[in-house]
Amino acid sequence: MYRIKTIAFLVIVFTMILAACQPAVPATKASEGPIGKASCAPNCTYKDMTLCYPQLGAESDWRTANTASFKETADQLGVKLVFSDAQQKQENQISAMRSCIQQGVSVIALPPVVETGWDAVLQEAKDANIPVIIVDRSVSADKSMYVSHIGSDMVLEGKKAGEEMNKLLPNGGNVLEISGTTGSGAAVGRAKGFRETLNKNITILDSQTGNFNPTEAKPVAEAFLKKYEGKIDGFFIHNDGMAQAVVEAMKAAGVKPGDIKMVSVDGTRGGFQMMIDGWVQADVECNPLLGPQVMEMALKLMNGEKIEAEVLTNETTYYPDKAAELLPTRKY
Ligand code: GYE
Repeated sequence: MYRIKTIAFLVIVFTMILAACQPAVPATKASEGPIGKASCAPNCTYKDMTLCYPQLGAESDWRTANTASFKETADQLGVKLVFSDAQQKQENQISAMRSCIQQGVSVIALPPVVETGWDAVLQEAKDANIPVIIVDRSVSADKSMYVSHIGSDMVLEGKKAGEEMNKLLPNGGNVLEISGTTGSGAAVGRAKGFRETLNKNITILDSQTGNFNPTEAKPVAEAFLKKYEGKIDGFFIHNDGMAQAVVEAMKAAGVKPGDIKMVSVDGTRGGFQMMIDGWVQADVECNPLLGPQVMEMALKLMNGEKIEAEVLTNETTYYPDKAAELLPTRKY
């Protein structure tokens, strides 16, 4: 017994000595000088700019419009765009960012697929003196890790959706939610805002992710309609593409337009068509056309000009009454 205790003691002491001898973790290098001032400053033009846009995927019409906005704006302004599609995988976005850092791009605009896990690569960009603008969804990283965020207030969008549901179900009822990508700023914010606003007499029976993707949302909708048959008063769907999948599932289940109230988000042409056809009663706008704003800010960064730390997009809510009139004017 005595010998075992002595050996255990020696092992602990030895481990402590070893740990003490480990080299200290190198302190993260602070970036030198103001982030993003290019050598052409203060006279940089769009032609001097190489903008990295590691797009997160192509999961929705919103995303397609967002990609088009960046490509078209870059073409018009003469900006060199380094574009990639991460297929909704964070590791792909991170490696695309690393390759942009290596190429020495002027600015990185990052639409993060999820909120967490960006610290290391944001630090690498900072060390390389490449400013990062967070676009569309948010990140949980400290604000000192990036220069600005341009995008929507996702919590506000969820609140607006909650208010619409309250109006649609004045006597209360049961609702189901199909949310966006788990851990994404858009899904987290919309779910939060919705819950904060929903009247007490409305119960969320269930909530599942559809990953912002109609193909993934369809079986979720089918399972919901089966499991909660006769009990569903409303659907809150985190984007129009998934709402279109819900409509298909409702049609197959014999549900008629308006039987189950539906609130969706984005305001795409598909969303407008669903309002015209009576399936969606309110569509909370989320604007994907962010290319011009992002490039304008990127140019300011290159020239060492001051920029806003947060630029929130002004958005409205659309209803069926104006849907037919507005549909031809929609750009996405
Ligand atoms: O609502 C959805 C897209 O992040 C705001 O992502 C964006 C969301 C948008 O797939 O359609």
